[in-house]
Formats: sequence, structure tokens, C-alpha cells
Amino acid sequence: MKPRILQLNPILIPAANDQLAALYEVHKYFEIADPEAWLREYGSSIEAVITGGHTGISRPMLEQLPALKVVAVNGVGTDAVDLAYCRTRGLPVTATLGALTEDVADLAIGLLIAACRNLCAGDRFVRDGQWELYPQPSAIPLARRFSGMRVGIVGMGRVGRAVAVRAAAFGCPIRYTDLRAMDDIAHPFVPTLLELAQESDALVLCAAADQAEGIVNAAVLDALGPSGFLVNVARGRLVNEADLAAAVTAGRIAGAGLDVFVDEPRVPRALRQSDAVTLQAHRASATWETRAAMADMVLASVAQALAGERPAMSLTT
Ligand code: 8YV
Repeated sequence: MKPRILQLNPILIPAANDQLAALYEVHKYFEIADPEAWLREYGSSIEAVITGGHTGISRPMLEQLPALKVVAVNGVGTDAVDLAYCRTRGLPVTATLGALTEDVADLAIGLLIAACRNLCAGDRFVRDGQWELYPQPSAIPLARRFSGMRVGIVGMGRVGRAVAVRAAAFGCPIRYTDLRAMDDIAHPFVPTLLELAQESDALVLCAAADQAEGIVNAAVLDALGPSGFLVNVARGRLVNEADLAAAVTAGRIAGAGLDVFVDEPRVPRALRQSDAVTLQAHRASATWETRAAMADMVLASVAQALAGERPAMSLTT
């Protein structure tokens, strides 16, 4: 009999789904009509869970899966999994470490350029036929230069470092904040987010959200100021969204580029209606190349755990 695995999030790589189906009895939780009844009946036989970084897995669900040998997160964020509880069970929680770094950093820079150069508003202006109606160059306000902007990176992990490399190539002075200064980073460390915001033209959020919620609040946004930009490719809950919406609406910051939100897929109306904000639907890792590499890591983690080995990408065992 094939081991039974539970998938909480779709994997978008057909070859990976074929491999999963060949090796395991795969149950797609998101397609089950009565998931609670299903869990009661089959929970005790599930040996592996595959989930997304944002989706994670709840503690009550983990408690209904006593035979579980691995939680394989198809992503790098593990803030939606109770790692401490998994440690007490000796349960490996794996992530796709390193697989999505480049894509997430690419999108961070893309969002920042889109926000400060008004790319999406410009696109809408042309697409809607407004250019023909208002052909004078004065019809569109001048934008803000990206090259040379003072970039403040919040969270100098893999993604933060990759953002720094890219921003440095645009001649941007870089500073960063994190839980502590890092010996192997030449850029100046700034101990508090508030000071970093004061010293930056753009704040780029690349931090894990395990220990931080609502850290970008009204005070930080006011420190960033009316010519400052915010980019978030990490987790929505790092930002106090009501404070951000108020700051954007009142012009207390210049704009934002956002890939992640507090309550996805719901995005506050004020952000959706603002031309100063460039929005994405949590797409930073969504390329064929990265998702294929992530799926390979997920498959490897499940195979290692079910073979009785410690998965190489385990964060808890
Ligand atoms: C993915 C993410 O979109 O890596 C993460 O933590 O949130 C994202 O890159 C998600 O995990 C895809 O399932």
C-alpha cells in the first residue's frame, strides 16, 4: 500500500504532481467536500503533509495526525506552523530553503521600481486611452528615481542579502536592521526599525514573521516620510495595514509595492484604490523555475522522512 499523504496547497508543477501520485496516495485537502469528517476518518493514517508557507498547518490539525512523519512546507516561511510543538513531537518541518531567494529579491526590486516610477499607473493611462485624450507631457506627474535611493532592508537573511546585491548594482546606499548585526555584512547595521526608516528612502521587508507583527506602524511610516516607499515581499502581518492605508491615502508616504497582505486574498480597499500602490497577489516565488525547484525539495523531504531519515531541510529535528 502506498503511504497516504495530505496536501493542503496545490503544487503547480505537473511533473511533480505526477511523481507524487506515482509514489503516494495523495489526498488534496482543498478538494475534499467535508474536510472535518474526512480528517476524523483518515487523519490517523496520514504520514506526510505538504503545505504552503502562507497556509502552514494548524496545531489542532497536527494533533489529529498522530502518524505524521513530516510537514513539508512548499515555501520558506514557517510562521504558520507551530515549530515548538513539532519539536516536542520530534516531527521534522522542512522548508524549501534557498530555492526562491532570487525570485523574491527580483520581485522586491521590481515592485520598488514599479512604485517609484508609477509603472502600473502609467500602464493604465496608456491602456485606458487616456494618453490620446491628454497627450501633453504634463498630464502625468514626474516620478522618483530609483538608482541611488537609500534602501533600508528589514531582515538580512537570504532574501534581504539578495535584495542588497541588486540594489547595490543600482548604486543604492544600503542599511539594514535585524535582530542583531551580522559580521559578514559590510552594509551598516541600524539597531531599530524606526531609525532605519528615518535614514531610508525605501524600506524593503524581507524578515520572517515568526517573532514580529505590525512592526511597520504609523510611527515607522511617518519616519519613512512623504518621499519614502515601502516594499513588502515577506508577510503581510509585519505591517499594520490600517496604518499603511491611512499613510498612503494621506500622502504621508510616497507609495508602496506589496506582494503580501494580512488577510489574503483580501486587500484593503484604500490600497486597491491608490495609484501610489503597486499590488501583486503573493507571486514572489511564482515562476516555473523556482516552483519546480521548490517541488523537487518537497518531494525529497517527504521521501527522506518516509524512508526513516532526517530530512536534509528539516528545521525542527
Ligand atoms: C509561496 C511563501 O507563495 O515561501 C513562502 O513562505 O509564502 C511563498 O513563497 C508559498 O509558500 C507557495 O506555496
